[in-house]
Amino acid sequence: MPTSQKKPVVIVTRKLPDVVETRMCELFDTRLNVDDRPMSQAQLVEAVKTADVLVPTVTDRIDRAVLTQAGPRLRLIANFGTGVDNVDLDTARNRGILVTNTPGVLTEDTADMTMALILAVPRRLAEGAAYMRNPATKWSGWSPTWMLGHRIFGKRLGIIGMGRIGQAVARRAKAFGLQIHYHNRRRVLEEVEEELEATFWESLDQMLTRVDIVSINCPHTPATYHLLSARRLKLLKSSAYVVNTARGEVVDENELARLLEAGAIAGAGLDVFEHEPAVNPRLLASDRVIALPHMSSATIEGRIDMGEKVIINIKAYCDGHAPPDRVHPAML
Ligand code: 8YV
Repeated sequence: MPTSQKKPVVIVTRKLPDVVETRMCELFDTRLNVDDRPMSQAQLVEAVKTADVLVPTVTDRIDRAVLTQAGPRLRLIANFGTGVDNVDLDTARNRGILVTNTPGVLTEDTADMTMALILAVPRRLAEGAAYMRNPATKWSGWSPTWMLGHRIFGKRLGIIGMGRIGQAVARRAKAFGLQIHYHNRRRVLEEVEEELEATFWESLDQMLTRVDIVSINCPHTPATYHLLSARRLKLLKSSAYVVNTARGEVVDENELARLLEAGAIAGAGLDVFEHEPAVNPRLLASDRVIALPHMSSATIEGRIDMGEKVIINIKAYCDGHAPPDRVHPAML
């Protein structure tokens, strides 16, 4: 790896796109992880002892135990990702370590995948595709009563978390003829509500009883942990679908699996899971579930944009400026 005495030591925990890594090596004394093997907690401790800047991802748990062992040089955690629930923000702040993230650049990609799941689950897209691929099943031709799903047009979508991604999902969903409902800590601007013809529900419970599809688009924070609790999941209509491209921890996954098995919820499109990379086998066993491996933001363009944001945050900080994407615990 290229090294220089004067440049800040930047430790990157996972393999990033080549173009991002190359630029980082030009600008900083960068330690890459070209093998892309996730670091153990002991390796993360080693990293925070030596780095000026750590660049972790969602797979790295930068918790209190790691941060309390950080060396005096560690001043910035430039997270490669928008969600920062992998970092203990309070401990970082108490130790004077700044945390930045990569907001905005993965909004459209994540909203695309959310919309894809909203379409795919009620229309049984994965089942149809798996049937055609399976050498054991020979398609005998069209039938009027086979592979019937449910219509998307005219249904009600309830979005939990109407930030950037929630609004981008709403725009797409409106174009598909869905009626937009949302629950958010704050009501969005009147212009936005008008554009989306969106109905605000202060009460999440009230919204859940009325919608046909729920899309989770809020961050995972202590306040949103199991926001879709066992009690709330039971409020959904038995014909309702749940789509989650945010964080698994927002949903009581066990109860979701139980309700799907019982036919008390019609289906789920899940890109994220409560205990990643472990996935509840009951969810994987269900025909009513489309499970994806946390890939909503997985476009090469998105990853390069995320890398550029990380670089700008590090460079700004090292040049003595406030990094543009600082995360304050109060923002969440
Ligand atoms: C990223 C994500 O791929 O940015 C986020 O919050 O959930 C993902 O889409 C991941 O976090 C990278 O660290």
